[in-house]
Amino acid sequence: MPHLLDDEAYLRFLDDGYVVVEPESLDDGDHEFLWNRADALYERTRALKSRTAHLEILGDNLRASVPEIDRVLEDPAVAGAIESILDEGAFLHPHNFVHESLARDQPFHQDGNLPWNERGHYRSHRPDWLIFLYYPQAVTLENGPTEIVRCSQYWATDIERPDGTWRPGDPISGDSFAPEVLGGDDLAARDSALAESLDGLGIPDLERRLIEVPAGSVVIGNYDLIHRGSRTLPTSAARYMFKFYFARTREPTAPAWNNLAELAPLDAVREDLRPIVESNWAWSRGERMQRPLDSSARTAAQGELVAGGEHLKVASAYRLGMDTGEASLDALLGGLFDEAESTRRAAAYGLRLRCDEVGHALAEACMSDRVSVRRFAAFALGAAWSPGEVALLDRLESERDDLARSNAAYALGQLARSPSCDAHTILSCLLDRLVAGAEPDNTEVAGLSRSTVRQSAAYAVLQLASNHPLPPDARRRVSDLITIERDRYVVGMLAEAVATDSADREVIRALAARRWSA
Ligand SMILES: O=C(O)CCC(=O)C(=O)O
Repeated sequence: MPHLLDDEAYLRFLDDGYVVVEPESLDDGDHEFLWNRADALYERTRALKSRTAHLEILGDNLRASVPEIDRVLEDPAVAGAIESILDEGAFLHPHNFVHESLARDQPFHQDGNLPWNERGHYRSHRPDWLIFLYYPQAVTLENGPTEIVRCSQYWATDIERPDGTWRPGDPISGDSFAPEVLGGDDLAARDSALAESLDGLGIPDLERRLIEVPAGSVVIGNYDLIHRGSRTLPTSAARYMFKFYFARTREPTAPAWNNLAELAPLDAVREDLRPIVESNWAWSRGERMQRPLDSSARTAAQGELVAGGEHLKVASAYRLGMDTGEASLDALLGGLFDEAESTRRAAAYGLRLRCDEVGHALAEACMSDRVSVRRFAAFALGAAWSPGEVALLDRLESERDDLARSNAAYALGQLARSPSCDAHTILSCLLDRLVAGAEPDNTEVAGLSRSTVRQSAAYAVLQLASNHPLPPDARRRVSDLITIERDRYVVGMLAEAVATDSADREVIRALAARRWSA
């Protein structure tokens, strides 16, 4: 039986952005065994001098090369925390990696929302995704703890380039940071470069936490938490960390954690995170939060949406999104067309809270001649109760920009969680994007040729199949696609999509453990 989080722990997840869980069913010997397995993978990588170890030895094959890792993933305390955050039926993404801490410092970053720091959609804010970090040894200040920026999961940096393309990864210092600094002998220079990079966010009172934990601990974090690997001291033994990703497949209709409080207890939450935490708490209970604003609060929120820093823009977008009047909607829609990417981005989050009321306007925005507006409008239409189906289907077929098309595919997946969507039409359009040649590969980051749009389409198929029965001909179509698809992540998500009953899921589990030879 999974052991669910209580209100206090769930609030910590929504506010701090992470919880630490101690597995109950493994002992020190098990964790030592897993440390040795991680060590052996690094030994093998060094012996082979492999240039593709990240794709074969250290990444993506962990459940095959270290099948015992499943005991951590399935531990009652660990599985209970995951279920509390993502509900039943959460999906283990096929990408994974075992990290070794290094003598150099890693810069602060948010993990790209597709493997190897690629981008398929805007960050969710809702508990839709989590990162799972398992440390088989104790982590101390000596052996390179992961450093986390508490509460940072709802903020982002701009990604658009002047030529209309976008930055795939999310280093916190943008494209401009000199990475040599973080490997140099001058530790003080490293520390000030790191501090400066965070100062560049312009967000006050950021709290940095070096995560020191006992052997065997698991950090379950919001996917979008800003973090980094900190340096290990020369005298220290290797510190390993197994990283996995999980995703939600169902829209919440009731709390999945051990919930007693109707409203989120906000007293200890940062002022600028309160609207977001409050809204997410209600969403996780299957409810929608409304908080009507008086006119002076509305005016203040309208001003901050446009002129505030990132933290203020996001907070005001949520305040306007939870308000009930037309004026707030107008402000958010205006924000979607603003010159500043950060305002367009924040406005999209506010609009997602009320996209049933602005479906028409968002559908029109999906046709804007400004590509950035189209990207954010498509993203904003992705909510289970959104009327955006037709506009998104059109974008999926006709949109030229890969990021807008990928956002449309992702949003269709979110919308396909709804029992009332036209599942048949959505599925058929998604599968059309997955046939050979429809979506050519558009990235080779990390030496793996793949398409960000196909990955978003496969995610959407999985969301749909988790909420609607797939008719036999659709199952056959998905299975046929699995046999021709070259992208391991697309294959993984499609295989999960056709695995509809517990017997199928056992087959998937067996295949994951045999991936080397399967
Ligand atoms: O090794 C660590 O502590 C963090 C590494 C990490 O999160 C990353 O590379 O994204």
